[in-house]
Amino acid sequence: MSRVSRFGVSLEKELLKRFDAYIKKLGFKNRSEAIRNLIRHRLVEEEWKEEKKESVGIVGLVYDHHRRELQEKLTDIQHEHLSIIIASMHVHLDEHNCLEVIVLKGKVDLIKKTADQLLATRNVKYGKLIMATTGANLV
Ligand code: NI
Repeated sequence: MSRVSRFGVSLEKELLKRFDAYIKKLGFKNRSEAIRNLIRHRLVEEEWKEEKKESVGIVGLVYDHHRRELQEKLTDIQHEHLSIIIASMHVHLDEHNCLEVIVLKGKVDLIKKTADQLLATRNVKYGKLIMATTGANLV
């Protein structure tokens, strides 16, 4: 038996027109693929509302490594949260700027707390948490 179910969707013509333009712009092959993608995105957003749910976050930070004690502070925070930091990558962007990408896996509340600490570190020029997923609950 097929794992795929089909269902009909009624949409206002104008909304469908806009949806088709959106999926064309993003390069989806068809509406089904685009709808699957939207549903998965929404489900991942829901996962992040549950503090004790296991998830994956990706933190990106851009900073000037000449700023006193900044790099040490960021490293300290990562050592404090060893149990959830599963990988990190450091890229030297130019003679001043560095990009650090940190992958966190664990309970949502812990990921958020650690990410907040990293993002709020003084003199970080740019920081962002991508709320990803372990993928375990998605098809
Ligand atoms: Ni660097």
